[in-house]
Amino acid sequence: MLIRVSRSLSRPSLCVQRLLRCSSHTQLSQLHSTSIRKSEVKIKGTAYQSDDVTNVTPRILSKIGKNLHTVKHHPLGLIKRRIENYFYTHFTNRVGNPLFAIFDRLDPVVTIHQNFDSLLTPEDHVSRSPKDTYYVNRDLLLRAHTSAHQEEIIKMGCDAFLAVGDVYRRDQIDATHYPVFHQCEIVRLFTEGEVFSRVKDPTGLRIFDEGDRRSHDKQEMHTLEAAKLVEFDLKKCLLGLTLQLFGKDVEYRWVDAYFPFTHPSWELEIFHGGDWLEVLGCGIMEQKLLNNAGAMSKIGWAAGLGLERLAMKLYAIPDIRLFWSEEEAFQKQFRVDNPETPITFKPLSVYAPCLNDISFWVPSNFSSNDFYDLVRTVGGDLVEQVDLVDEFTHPKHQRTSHCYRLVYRHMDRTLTQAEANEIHSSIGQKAIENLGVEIR
Ligand code: FA5
Ligand code: MG
Repeated sequence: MLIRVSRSLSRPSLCVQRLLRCSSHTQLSQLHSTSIRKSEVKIKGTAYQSDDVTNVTPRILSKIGKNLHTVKHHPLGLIKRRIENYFYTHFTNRVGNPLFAIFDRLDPVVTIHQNFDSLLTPEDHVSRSPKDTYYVNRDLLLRAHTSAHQEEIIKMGCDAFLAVGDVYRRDQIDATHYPVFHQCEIVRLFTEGEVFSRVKDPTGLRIFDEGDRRSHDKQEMHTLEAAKLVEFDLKKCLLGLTLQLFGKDVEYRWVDAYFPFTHPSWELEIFHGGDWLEVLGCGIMEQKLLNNAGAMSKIGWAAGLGLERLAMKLYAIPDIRLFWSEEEAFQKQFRVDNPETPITFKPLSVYAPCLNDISFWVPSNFSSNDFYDLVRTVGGDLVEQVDLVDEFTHPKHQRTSHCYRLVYRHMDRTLTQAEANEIHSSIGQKAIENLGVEIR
């Protein structure tokens, strides 16, 4: 299986360095030809005014409200219940009630403040670009991560919570990436007394230290001892969950990461299908975020888990598209009442793929994500993978050419080469019309 690092909300990849230089205003002004051009966008019965930034597609809109994470006998519903069970059984308050509150029906339509500003995302960060994010209009977007809800829930006075929901990203196409997936946010805040509650003599121990410097291990206003204890709690909790889900023999590793809203930050990877698969991002919450949310006396950690990634490993589901399958042969395999029941997915059968390449000259403002979105819009779930296999700039006329390899495969039957060719040529046609490319 080919697993690549997603563009993610974490570190900027090399290919996005160029984009980081664009101002967010320029990014927002870019028109997207795969978008809906009507004057309004309807989402779950509410009409939103569309504008020049709108780039949600009918295909994407059709996924909103499916709430696969709340479907009882769906693999995502089962994994969510397993995560909840872990938190219910391991974390209770003084009187034995669950410590973590659970939010799983939050609206995926969020403001720019929720998705980016509240999380201290820099104005020129690539994730704000309509190349990467689905905008309903200039003010509203489909959340790109469940972290979008951190501030509002902390403002409610919650110190420990899970927020589970569908998230939307314009991303690459392969077996582990899909433009709609599900995340579980986990947040835990501590008072000073709670951080040092296990220390024998906590006299003189503090969370905050004025006038210190930010280092690899901590933020400027935190003491090293507080940061280390919170890091310990975070890793213990998330590793405990991982071992509970996959058993104690699972191979895992912590990798240093970057997020605008946590420092220090890590990603947890597990070994899956012969390669390392990133399953979550996490870190100690930026104090500024907590201060803005009214929790200035507390320190906390946060994490975001990808439910599909966990479920793929847990149930041996080979392809992320299968989560959307309406086939009885798929659904019946997950019809168990106890979510702890071990299940190993039996592939419906593997039908032969069809491979087709397409090469074109790209216009100067071209983004591969525009092409990926167009491919999904035209080819739907028949497209298994798209790879940029060649890119070059002509030495004389300075035009850039991209060559993509598309893998077509039907999940339930053999796809004929003629059928694949037909989809492939519509993709080429639409790319000419909507993206201004010139086929070579
Ligand atoms: C985030 O989304 C951060 N909000 C996570 C976080 C939360 C960090 C709180 C710190 C504190 P990232 O973009 O890496 O980070 O995505 C988190 C997880 O979502 C990944 O580890 C992966 O499991 C999953 N994921 C990301 N992109 C996709 C995709 N296209 N398809 C399926 N799963 C994905
Ligand atoms: Mg990541």
